[in-house]
Amino acid sequence: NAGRTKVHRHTAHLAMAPGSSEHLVETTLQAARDELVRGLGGLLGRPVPVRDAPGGRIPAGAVVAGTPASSPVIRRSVPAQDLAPLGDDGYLLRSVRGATVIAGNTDLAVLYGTFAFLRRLQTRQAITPLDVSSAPRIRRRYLNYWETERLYAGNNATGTGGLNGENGAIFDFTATGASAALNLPVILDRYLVAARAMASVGINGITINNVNANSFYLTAAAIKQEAALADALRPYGIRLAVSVNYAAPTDARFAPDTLTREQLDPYSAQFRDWWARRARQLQAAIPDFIGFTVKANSEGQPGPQDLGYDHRDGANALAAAVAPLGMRIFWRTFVYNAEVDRDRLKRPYLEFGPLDGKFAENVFIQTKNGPLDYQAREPVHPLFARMEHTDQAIELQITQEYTGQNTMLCYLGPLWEEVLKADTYATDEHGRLLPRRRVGDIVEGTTRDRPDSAIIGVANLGNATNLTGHHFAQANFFAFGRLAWDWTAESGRIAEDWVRMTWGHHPDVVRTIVAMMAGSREAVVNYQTPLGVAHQFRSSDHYGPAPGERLSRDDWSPVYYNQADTAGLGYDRSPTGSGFTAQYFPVLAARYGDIDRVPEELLMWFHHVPWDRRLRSGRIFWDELVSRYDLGVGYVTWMRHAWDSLATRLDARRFAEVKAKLAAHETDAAGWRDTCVGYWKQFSGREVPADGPLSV
Ligand code: GCW
Repeated sequence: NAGRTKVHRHTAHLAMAPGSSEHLVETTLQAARDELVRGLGGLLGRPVPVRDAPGGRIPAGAVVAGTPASSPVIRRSVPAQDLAPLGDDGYLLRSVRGATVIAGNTDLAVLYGTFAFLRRLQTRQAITPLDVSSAPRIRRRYLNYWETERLYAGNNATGTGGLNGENGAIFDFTATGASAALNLPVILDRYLVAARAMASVGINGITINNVNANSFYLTAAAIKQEAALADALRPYGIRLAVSVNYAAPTDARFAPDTLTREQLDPYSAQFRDWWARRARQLQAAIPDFIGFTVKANSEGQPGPQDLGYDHRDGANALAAAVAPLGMRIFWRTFVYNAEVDRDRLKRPYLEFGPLDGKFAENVFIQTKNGPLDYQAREPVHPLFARMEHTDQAIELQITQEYTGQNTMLCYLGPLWEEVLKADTYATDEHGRLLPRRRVGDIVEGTTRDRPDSAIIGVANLGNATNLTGHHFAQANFFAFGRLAWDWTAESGRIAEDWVRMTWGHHPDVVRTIVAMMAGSREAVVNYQTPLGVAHQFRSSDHYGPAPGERLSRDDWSPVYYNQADTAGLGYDRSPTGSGFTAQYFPVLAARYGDIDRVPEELLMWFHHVPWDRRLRSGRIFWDELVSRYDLGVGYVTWMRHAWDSLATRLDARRFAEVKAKLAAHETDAAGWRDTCVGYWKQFSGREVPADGPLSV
């Protein structure tokens, strides 16, 4: 795949920062070779000799990596029909006459195979005899990178207060200030560390800026910087995209090439030509540029509705402008215009549902896993099953905005596994259940035989030395990549791989840390928003609780979600309430709409639950609610002790860093419990059960 592996050097001053230890590679196969040299050398504890393009006999024990085109050994030893089903990205690892072969149809597949081989070694799985192959289920495995928002992994060391503010973004696009000498197009070591981390889990694209988009990223100056970054990431198979603001054509930075507000009409030639010009500039500098991510008519961002058009009109206009260049539009469905319906959860479907099948071929609509906003647990978004004639990208949040940020240990693998494996019970035109109808089936395109597919993670990489701030946040990055490659994988197995690769192999270490991770997300659910009570976060930072908060907008206010009163707690979305449940296919609509049948984890997403209602545990709702908060906090206490038990088995520095985080985590979890239970108590008029450890 020449387009992917060729290095385009359009940027004159592509250079490494002084004192760099990483080095730029020109090709994907060089990257693979470097990984083998570094990885094998590190794992075996001795340098490994390298031969490029070996002829003749391959020594026993050798590792040979390549494609049939790049390597005669591969051509001879791997039958073409074994490679054919692997597509562009799939790889094969096989023992051949005492050697190990890492093969794929493209150089990038070889790089993926290399990482997979090293992972096998590092997780102590057998490597002889070896015969495994793996191909990704989803074609586009992308990150969205909000460089100015919701990052919890570093600082802006330069203090220049530029575009990157104080968020510690990984790529530095700041154009001025004391650190200008270290800004792009200079390639910093950490960019390559990040590139390797991404490639190691199969990520093949990144939208580099916030969806609340700053049009700087479309200016000529930025495009130069982006081209340098693209050049550095390309050998790792990572392509670039940019988030854009629908009204960018009115931005004075493009003068004299600017439009008036009236000219933002999606059917006007001026509007489409303006975007075509930007896209051509980008493609001239970055030949494999992906396209644009768009947040329109959402949270104050401009969009086609400002001119009386709908999301299809807007998305298709941008799509038409970039289609001749082979680019894509990722149009987000995170909309909640209050005029559409009183219940925020109903709004995306009411706006997008009628547009199913009407989007251009090069449009993906991009939908968060749940109908609200990345909560620790949500029901799945009804749009997935309802937009079957549209390419749908699922958007998951890796960065832990609502799940503990950089303080709480929350392994998100189980959340994503739950979402991707969720059954939508979607039916065909005749009311028969579709055979492939899980969210993952829909995303990978098999439900309706759609060839293109995309999964997107809002990333958590920052300029912290460990890239993610909390050591355990790395596990979320890792798990996202692994599930993006194969959403049918088990999050527990992924956790074990990560623990072995990150913390060691002693059975106590593996068992203890995997167990901690396994229940950590459920603990967050329990002490933050148990039994389906949604969004109780304080508005300032989305970290701590504020169940009584009432904001300028209803649908930002915890009180709107909890609906607390003397009768009970929770938002009634049943057929006698807001009727949101009708957006699901019949099996789920009936299940969620019925307070007797709804899964208790989702109870208050769909019902206003009387305080004295009897739940499955036999306890009344109030008692059960309080016990869930306790359970959540108790889990964190248990994690703290479990971690302490590993003191002698882990390196002192990381042990201490995680220990300190767990102490803060426990305090903050107890804070959630005390604040929320204390607040609910005013409505329930009931006492906290005497047998609990609570002291509210
Ligand atoms: O969760 C919310 C976040 C915003 C974000 C928005 C979105 C980037 O609080 O920070 O905007 O979602 O996804 O558009």
